[in-house]
Parts: sequence; structure tokens; C-alpha cells
Amino acid sequence: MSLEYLIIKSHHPTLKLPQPAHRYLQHGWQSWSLAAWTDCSPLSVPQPAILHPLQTDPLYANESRPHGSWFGAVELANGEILLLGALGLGTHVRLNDPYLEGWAESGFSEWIIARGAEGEVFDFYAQELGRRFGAAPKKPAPRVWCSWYSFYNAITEKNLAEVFTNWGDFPFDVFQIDDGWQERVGDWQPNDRFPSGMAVLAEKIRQTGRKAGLWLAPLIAVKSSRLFRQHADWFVRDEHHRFISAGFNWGEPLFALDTTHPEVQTWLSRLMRQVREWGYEYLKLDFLYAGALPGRRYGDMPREEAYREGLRVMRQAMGDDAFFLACGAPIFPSLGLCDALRIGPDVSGEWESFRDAVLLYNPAIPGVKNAIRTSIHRLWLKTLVQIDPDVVYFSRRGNSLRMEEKALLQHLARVCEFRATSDLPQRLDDEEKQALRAFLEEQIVPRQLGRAIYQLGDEVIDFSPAIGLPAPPRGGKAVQAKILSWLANHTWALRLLYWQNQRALMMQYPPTSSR
Ligand code: 9PG
Repeated sequence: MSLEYLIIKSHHPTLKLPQPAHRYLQHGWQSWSLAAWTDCSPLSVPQPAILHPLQTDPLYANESRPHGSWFGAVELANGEILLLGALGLGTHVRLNDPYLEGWAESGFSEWIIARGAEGEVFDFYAQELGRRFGAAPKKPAPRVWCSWYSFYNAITEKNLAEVFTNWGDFPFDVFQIDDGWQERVGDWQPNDRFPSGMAVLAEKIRQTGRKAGLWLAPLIAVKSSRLFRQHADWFVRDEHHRFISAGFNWGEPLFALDTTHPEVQTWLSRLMRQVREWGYEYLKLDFLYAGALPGRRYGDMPREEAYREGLRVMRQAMGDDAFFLACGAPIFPSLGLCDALRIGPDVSGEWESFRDAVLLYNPAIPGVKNAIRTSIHRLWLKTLVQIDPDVVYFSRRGNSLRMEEKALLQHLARVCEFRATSDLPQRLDDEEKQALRAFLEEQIVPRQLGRAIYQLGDEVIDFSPAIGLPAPPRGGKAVQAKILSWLANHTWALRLLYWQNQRALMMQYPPTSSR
């Protein structure tokens, strides 16, 4: 098969399929949104709807026909791939059999139409995207210990310092502090569990010979934050002058900063310089989708351009020497401005939950199967940016993952060549420690053998057990699903769930004993 292609400029390109489409590659908008080959039948709309702004492109969340952001591809009966892919932002593709339809939210875009073997088509697409957005990862991916998937937000300066010491000479390059250090999302000062301040902790990390990493969600604020209360005019609104929703998390509604507002840009610059001054060199900037949600902004520009403007401001302020991991980030608008990109939803200590996967039909909710499924469909981005599939687990304790499930996740990290974990040294036995050390030290060049099949050294790994989507619920389960979706759309129910989780977490890591 040889590659055939054409580059055109269009507002609304329509392509008649030469043969019936067998499968459609649906590509979600941001890190956590679903990317997967699906049969061409409609998919259920993920629930609850209150999370749409946080998990998908909310403008298209109710579209159940095959569609996606920036590009779409079909697999033809002879196994060839036909791609309609934009080279510009604010673009979408859907399958309207027998047509593949693209459109740009504003104006014209360049588009690639390419046909051939899947690998060749996507290599070519990546190369053309690189020309427009910036090519080739410039920094190697560091080996990271991240606090999130063991402590969640029950971190204290004391329990973190303990972990940093306990790792001894383990080959990590970065110790990254995740969510839980800040006063509130929006108020980026240390809370009372970090009485010595963030600079002291960064120095402690540096003394162990690692770089200090920090999590922030700079483009959102929770309703109760000082930032939101004092600067309501900095937040994106709709045409009726109401604040747009950036979703719901931490038991609260989230709002989106307007990255085109000059005062917001000044504030973002200061924030980035502040965390650099504290001594953090690895920045995991999260919930970034908020900068590109639909709404009215100070500067009248397309939403993904507004986002890119915000990213440019932050990149410039943090400096080129910082390592910037973009998370919860719209994929194409982040290219060329970050060093690494999260390419799937969060992992969790569970493979798949019946409630989330079947009843809510939500492929963006944390879980190992969801994380592998979406990441596997974004590996072709590797020539453009370091790709982060989230952390792996080596510990048998603290999760319900079976050996082979943990192994598949570890293999995904090997394929991405991005190695991170949240395992706690005090919870690993000797065998697990040895396996983790070997994982961090090994150098394997992965080779793709099939759509979801990779060769890693002497092993051939088939990721298909993580690829399938669940069948939509029927009968009694469908009734259960309706009730649950209704319930999960109420903020009181989400708050209850949040406080329940927090209570369980506080019992596991009591703040008093670890302060
Ligand atoms: C900290 C976490 C971790 C994690 C990030 C992000 O509701 N949701 O669907 C949802 C998805 C992801 C998420 C939180 C909520 O996690 O990906 O690594 O940093 O924030 O809060």
C-alpha cells in the first residue's frame, strides 16, 4: 500500500467514501476524552452531563454519531485507512455515511486527505502537524514519582518528606507534588498542612538529587476561592452574561479563567514565576481544557486560539528550561508549547467499574482500562511531544488490579517511554521494589506490530483486552442507569460522594499523625 494524499483549504470539506466504512476512529477533544476505533453505530452519551465540560468538548457532548476533534478516519473494507485531518484549530470531523464531513468553527482551515496503511497515514499527519505547531520533543521524559495515586489530596509536608527520604537511591528524576498542597483551587498558596512553605519542600527534594515537580490547575477556580470572589470579571461567561461551567470537582462548581484578559495574563505570568522561584522545575498544569471552553472572552478570538495564547503566556513566564506537562488539555492546541501531554484519562486502583463503565457509560472516568484504551489511540503523537499515559502500579497493596492488568499498564508506559508511579516505598515488598527499579532503569525501544500490538524486547504485547467499549445497558440495567445518571447530575449527590471519599482518605492518612 502506498500513501496517497492531498492538502486543501476549506471551511467545510466533504469527502465521499469510496467504499463502506467498517470502523471509525473517534478522537476526543482533551487528554481525558475518549479516543477509540468504534464500529460506526452511535455511542451512548456519557453521564453525568454535569461533567461534560470537564471530560469532553461540551459543544459536541450530545452528538452520538461518530465524530471527533480535528480529525476523523475510517477503516475501509480492504483495511486501508482514509483520514480527513485538519491542520488548523477549532475543527471537527464526523461520519455521515457515505460522507466524511469536516468543519471549522470559524473561517477556513488546511486539511489533509490521506489514504493508505494506518501507520503511514498517521506518520505523515504528525509530520505535517509538526510543521505547523512545532516538531519533536525537545527534552527527554523524566522518571517521575507523583503523589496523587497513593495519597490523593491527603498530602502533608511531613508525609511527603518521609516518602522522599524513603526512596533512597531509587532512579527517579522528579518528585512531583500533586493536588492537595494549595489553599483552594484558584488560591495557589500552601495550606496549613504545608507550614514550612513550598520553597522549603522544593529544597528538600533537590537535596535528594531530584528535581522538584508541582501540580497546579491555573486556568480554573472553585466557586469558594478568593480568586473567583475577588475577580469575577476574569472568568468566561456566556451570551446571557452567566458564568460558563468548567465542570464540578472537589465538591464544588468550577469556573474558567479568560486567558485573553490582560489582567489574567499578568496573573498567570506571576503565578508561573512564583512557582519557579519556589524551586519547581517540573510543572504539571492540569484542567487546562477550561481555557478553550466555548464562551465570551475579553479578546474576541476563537476559543482554541484563546487557549493557546494562555499557554504561550505561561510558557514564557516559566521559561524554556522548565519541564511542562499539560494535563486535561485539548490535544492539538497544546502542541509545540508543552514538553509532555497526558494522552488519556486517569488510572485508578481499579481496572473497570461497572457503575462508571456500564451504567454511566463514561470512558473518561479514572480507571486503568479507560486509561489504556484512549492512550493506545494517541501513540502516533509521540514524534511531536512526550506522551504521558499516567502512572503505573507495582504494589499489590492499595489497589484491586490483577497481575496481568498491572503488567499491561506497565507495558503501555514502556511503549510511551514515559515512566511514572505513585507507589509508596513503605508499601512495596522486596520483589516489587526490584521490579520497579528494573522498570525505571531499562531502555527498550518499542516496535509497533499491529494496531494495538507492540514488541518490547523479546515480548509481544497485545493491548486488545483494554480496547473494547462496554455494551450499552439493557433491561433492568438500563433502568438502573437512568436513575444513576439522574442522581449523578445533582450537585448534592456529587458533594456527598466527595465528602465520603475524603472521609475514607482522612482515615487512611490522618492529618494529625503525619503533620
Ligand atoms: C488531581 C488530579 C490528578 C490527575 C489529573 C486530574 O472528574 N473527572 O473526570 C476527573 C478526571 C481527572 C482528574 C480529576 C477528575 O484528575 O488527571 O492526574 O492530578 O487531577 O485532582
